[in-house]
Amino acid sequence: MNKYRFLLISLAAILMASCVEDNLSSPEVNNEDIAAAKKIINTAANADSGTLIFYVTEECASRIENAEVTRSGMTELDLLAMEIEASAIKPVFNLKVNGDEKRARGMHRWYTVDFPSTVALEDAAMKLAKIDYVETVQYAGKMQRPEAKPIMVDPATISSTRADEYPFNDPAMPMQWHYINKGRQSLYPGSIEGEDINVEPAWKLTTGRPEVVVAIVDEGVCYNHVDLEANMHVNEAELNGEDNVDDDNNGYVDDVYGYNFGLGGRVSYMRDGDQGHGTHVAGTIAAVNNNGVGVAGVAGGSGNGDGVRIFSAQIFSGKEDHANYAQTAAAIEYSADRGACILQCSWGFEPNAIQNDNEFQNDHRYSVEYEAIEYFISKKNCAALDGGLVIFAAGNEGQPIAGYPGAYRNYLAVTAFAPDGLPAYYTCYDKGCNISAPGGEYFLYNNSIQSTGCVYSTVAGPNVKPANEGYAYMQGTSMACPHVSGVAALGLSYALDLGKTFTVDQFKALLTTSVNAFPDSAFQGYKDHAEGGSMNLASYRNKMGTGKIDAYRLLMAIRGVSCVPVSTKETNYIDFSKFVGKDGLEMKVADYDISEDTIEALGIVFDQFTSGKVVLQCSKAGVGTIKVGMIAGGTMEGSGIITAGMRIEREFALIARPDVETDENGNPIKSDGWL
Ligand SMILES: [Ca+2]
Ligand SMILES: [Ca+2]
Ligand SMILES: [Ca+2]
Repeated sequence: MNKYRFLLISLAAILMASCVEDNLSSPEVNNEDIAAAKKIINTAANADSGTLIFYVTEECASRIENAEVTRSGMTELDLLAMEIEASAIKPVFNLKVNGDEKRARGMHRWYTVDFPSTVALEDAAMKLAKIDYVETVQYAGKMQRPEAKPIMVDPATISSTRADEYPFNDPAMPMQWHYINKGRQSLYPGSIEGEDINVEPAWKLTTGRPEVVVAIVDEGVCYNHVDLEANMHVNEAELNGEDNVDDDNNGYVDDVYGYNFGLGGRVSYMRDGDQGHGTHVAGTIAAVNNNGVGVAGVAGGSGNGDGVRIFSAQIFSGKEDHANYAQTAAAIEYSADRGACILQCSWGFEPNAIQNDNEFQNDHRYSVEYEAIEYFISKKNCAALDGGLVIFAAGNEGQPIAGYPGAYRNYLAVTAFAPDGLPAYYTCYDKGCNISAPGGEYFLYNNSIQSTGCVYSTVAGPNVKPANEGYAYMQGTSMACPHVSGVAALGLSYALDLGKTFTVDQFKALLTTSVNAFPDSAFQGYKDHAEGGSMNLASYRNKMGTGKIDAYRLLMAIRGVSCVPVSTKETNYIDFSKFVGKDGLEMKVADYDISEDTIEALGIVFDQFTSGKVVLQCSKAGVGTIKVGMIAGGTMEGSGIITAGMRIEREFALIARPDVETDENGNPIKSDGWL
């Protein structure tokens, strides 16, 4: 289970400062200290000692940019540097790459100062904050890695007798219920067919494209994993260059498959304490499909070198050599500069720390990591999208708010559901949560904890032998998040196929509306879980985001085809005119045509046209298409040049599922007919 960093609010620092000052006699000193304390945007809890992050005025930045390492040329800053024996004052961001663009955004105003760890940190922060041209001071809090607890399972031991029912030849696909859930009770007792990301029909349209690059901001990705290597994004200049030399002169030495921002240097995954978390996340997005080995990835290609590409922006390393805020910001900046269009972030800090504190949220906006994320969003690295997509895990504390920074309005935060289609017991929900995906969960069976309800993917690390061939189950919103990143990557691949382009806001709207609803029945009663507790499902009603991500729906939305959900349990009476316009539009359905493939895919046992409605009985979950003839304007079709309605034809996608809700007339309630 993942644990998120606990971040105390800056208000506490301000209040503490105020309390201390109350004991002093001089009101001038009091005000000066309070003003300085307000510039400090977080507390020293969990922060790196011996370093501080700060943001200076434009004028100061332009003067110190070319100054020497330990001398800024600014008097007050240099006096402080001498006092704390500073060893370096350096910019956070890499102005060697896209420098003009970064200067225009003010990114050159972020600096770090390094000094001996014996110097009192909070004292140094206050002194720094008292300098006029220092506008913001941020403690270099360390990112805390989500706890992964992998449960290793060798795919060779798995019965793959059913593997021939799957679209690719990867033998472990039957364990990946999160892609194709066949409702097998042996994997998870409450497993329900179709409670997955509906990627199987999507794979008939696209399996990914190498032009779509995803940055894995996480533990180091095992770049030579047998099931990942072919989809790694490779820096050829470094691959073919010299060791310890920055061959492509991008400011990072030996960044072949990414970079380790906590320790500096090559990506690593074999340190004591590495859990395989980053490799697991990477596998969900881009494990190589159809290579006869291990697992499949959501956008891992078809086995012909055509998957999306990933690289490692490593912020977690070993037991505790994790990146701090400044280093994490650099990792995000690097992701943008290296060409990623999706930022995959299965981490964050604990939500309750800053809940309901608007003043703090506004202050925190100016943090160094926020600056980096906004830069990522501004970079156009995919021809189908005018910027970058940022996707965070919602968090695993079971709190009614997403973790930060994912909870910010502009970033997607992903909640987790289990193979039964119900909220996973650990998932955060409600405020700041945008969409849901499979995160899986452990469950109790005969009093022992079972892992087969979790997400199955690649792992690597010191506990895996051989280190680059591992597979494991993990649970968490950390595992849900890459499902959304993978589906988004598939969507962008398909948009490239079709030559379509979207703004970031349009694409986020398509993602968050390409979902299946949690039916109302999901929010009734209680559910027992592996940690011995019981969830009151009513607490989650309408709070899991817009719904469960559906890859096929996203592709249809990108194509511009409306999806019509139909039930496999009840007879459907569908008025297609409802899906082509708003109330008052004069549109009459005249006839329809369903292909043999669709009849087979949905197990259609009965279909008929009655009173303007198509009556359908489906016997299995699946997708297909239907062509509907309509009279636009008027109630009857004209002929020749006679004034009457115009006959039009439109294609709709039918999505058959067991849990579609219908109104009293059998019409599907939820639709994306607005498209
Ligand atoms: Ca380099
Ligand atoms: Ca090199
Ligand atoms: Ca594979």
